[in-house]
Amino acid sequence: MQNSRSSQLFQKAQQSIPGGVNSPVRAFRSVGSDPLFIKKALGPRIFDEDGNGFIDYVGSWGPMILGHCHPQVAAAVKAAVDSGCSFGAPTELEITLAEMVIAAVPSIEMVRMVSSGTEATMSAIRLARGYTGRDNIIKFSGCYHGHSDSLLVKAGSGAATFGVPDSPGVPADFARHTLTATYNDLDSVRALIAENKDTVACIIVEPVAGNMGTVPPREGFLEGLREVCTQEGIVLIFDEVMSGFRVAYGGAQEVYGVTPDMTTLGKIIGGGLPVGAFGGKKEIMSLLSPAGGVYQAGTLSGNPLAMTAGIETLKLLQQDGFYQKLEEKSAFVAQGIAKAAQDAGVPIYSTRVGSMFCAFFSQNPVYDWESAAACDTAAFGKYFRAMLGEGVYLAPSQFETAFVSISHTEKDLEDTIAAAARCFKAL
Ligand code: KE4
Repeated sequence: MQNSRSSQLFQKAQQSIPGGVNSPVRAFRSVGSDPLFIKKALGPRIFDEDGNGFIDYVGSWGPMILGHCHPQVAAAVKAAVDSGCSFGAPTELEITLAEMVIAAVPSIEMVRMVSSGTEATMSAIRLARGYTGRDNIIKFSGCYHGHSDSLLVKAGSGAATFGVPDSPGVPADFARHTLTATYNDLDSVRALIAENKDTVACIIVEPVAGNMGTVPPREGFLEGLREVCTQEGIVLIFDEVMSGFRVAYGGAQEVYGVTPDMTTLGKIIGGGLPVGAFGGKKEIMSLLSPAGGVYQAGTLSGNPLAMTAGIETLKLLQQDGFYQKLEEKSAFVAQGIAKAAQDAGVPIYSTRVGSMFCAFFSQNPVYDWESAAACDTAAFGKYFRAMLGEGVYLAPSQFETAFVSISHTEKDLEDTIAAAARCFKAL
């Protein structure tokens, strides 16, 4: 696509924006192609600057569970603009969304709105440190919780994709307070706690890991984290920025029946506009400024347009049978792709939780960062480019998750499977 408008724009963008993008994973660096510049999107499709349409499984990295430009969400946001874009003052909209989140996620008794998942996790960790008076945190290799300094240690997503899981610019003094365990390995957690007795403020975990590809929790893993956190007085934080309202209306904690002390949210609760949130037990949340001393703030926190998009989105997610329909669509396409790989003799390890799914280019099971990192990323790159050529837009990295929206039709899913069959055969 050398002389495509996307390529021309990418050349131009690199003059004024580092790497030509405002978020690294968008650069397609790991899949050996220039990124598409998107002009518009509707339902399950995105359209690039050259007018090419693609069946979209990125969905803005998770928010677009309804599909793009849902008429009810779009109309509400357009109307909200006429009342003003931002006041820097409290609005009833913030109460409405807060109450919807609290009603959806029983472990959340109070919630604070912010403008990104990074802000949500960064703030939740500060609150856990303030609540416990402890400095250390435990995260898991390959999990990604946004780009705050404490969390860019053995991080997933773009950090893993570009081989900088420990980013330059994070002082060793910060990083040493971040202890890293192995996902799905409770012994690695217990060992870290034993070596750092009474110094661990929180464990932050993606209850369904979505940033090393999609890696479900093994039987007993989340329950084991809950038990050890209760025993040790450690705050258990479920980072549900991706899985919240995605794998169930109540998130992964509803699916697996494990109750964290705090939850972080984002993506879907903004309906495509910038929203993050963190919430949990009243006794913890009440330490947050101005109720308590742990400071956290944001000019655009609770922005009325973003609240409006989130409220309308959650209303639509409450429709009868929404998640059942999404489950059927997701199972159909993920199983279809897995069968296509098998028929073509291409070794794929397929994973799926609800409408989050992934095809690992691996002969072996993937259950943590080490096994994910062993995947054939070159083969994934070839598959990605071939699927793009077939009009299917996957996440441009082996270490990401594909998302199905309710707007994907049966024909979209059948066409996706047929495209995958052709691509696997050509690998
Ligand atoms: P944001 O700051 O990007 O809104 O959220 C950070 C974050 C926190 N927690 C989890 C579980 C996440 O998945 C994310 C962000 N996800 C990536 C996609 N893997 C965002 C895409 C990007 O970085 O451009």
